[in-house]
Amino acid sequence: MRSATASAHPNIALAKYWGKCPGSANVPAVPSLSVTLSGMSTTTTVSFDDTLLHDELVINDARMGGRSLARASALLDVVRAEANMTARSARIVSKNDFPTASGLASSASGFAALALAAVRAAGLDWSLSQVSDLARRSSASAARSLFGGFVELDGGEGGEGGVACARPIASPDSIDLRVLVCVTAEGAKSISSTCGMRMTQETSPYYDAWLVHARRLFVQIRSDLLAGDFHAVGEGAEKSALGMHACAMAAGIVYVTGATLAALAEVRAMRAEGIDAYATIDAGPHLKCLTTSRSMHDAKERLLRVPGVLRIVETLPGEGACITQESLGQESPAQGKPGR
Ligand code: 2P0
Repeated sequence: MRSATASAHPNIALAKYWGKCPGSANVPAVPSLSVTLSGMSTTTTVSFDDTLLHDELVINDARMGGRSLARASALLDVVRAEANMTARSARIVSKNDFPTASGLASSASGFAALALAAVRAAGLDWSLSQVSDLARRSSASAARSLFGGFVELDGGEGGEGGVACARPIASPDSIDLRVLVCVTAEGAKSISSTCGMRMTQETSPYYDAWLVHARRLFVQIRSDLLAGDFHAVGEGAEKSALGMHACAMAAGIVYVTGATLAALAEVRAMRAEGIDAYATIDAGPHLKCLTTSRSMHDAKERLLRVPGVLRIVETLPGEGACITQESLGQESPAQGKPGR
């Protein structure tokens, strides 16, 4: 038996992508820029085991089947083919220390940890960029969680894609940023990102405008980040989130709830009073407040009083994915092709 355990953090996009390039390669339609967050993590062990008849997936102690297992097996199939171990089934055991599939980016940390653990358990000597590309095929945002700090992910120009790379562009401490994750629900969200994006692309009257807007915001936020301007980054990030949600809402996709909007109003009220606070919202009901070390305490106190905010997870820019344990048995490492 060969096994490896990897840990990865979720990331939140400051410049969001929403929509995919045509084709099946899971390439985002626009570039995105994220921050990898410490304070929440997924830990995943992949064990290739000759005694198993098929792949097994356990997430937070629950045995998973259906689409979740199929997505994980599809990633393993790529690894098995590259490592010449097509006959081997694997057991995947994964734990999140935050709500799963609820818009807190569990698929980002989940597929990042799975890709890294699988590649290492198979004995493949891949770079993090190669692992990131592998993760991206399963869940585009996962490509960004392989790296720490601030990370960009390429998007296609709307043509047939096939390749999109994530790369780190600034270290975790390059700006004074704290992120308060305001949890407003513990359950899974009702519309997956994949499905929400597809419906938005197919039916939102604002989708073409979003593609133009998102690319411009990405360029602006990237340059503001590299200039170390927290307020400009916060303003751009809030615009990116609101633009994405406006576009999705016009297709009937509504992720926000009353609690999300109440928290957004509070963020804006705080800002008017001089507290460093901007909001971003992903494909779920939680609001993430972008703040600074100076304002974090005040912002947290205020947001905890908002009706519907159940709890707040304090996070800050963190490190990328890493291997925490491995056991490669007695075999010599598999000789995979040297990546793509
Ligand atoms: C992002 N989101 O840039 C955007 C903004 C959520 C809102 O990427 O279909 O995990 O599994 O590849 O990339 C979440 O969706 O979706 C996401 P799939 P993904 O972070």
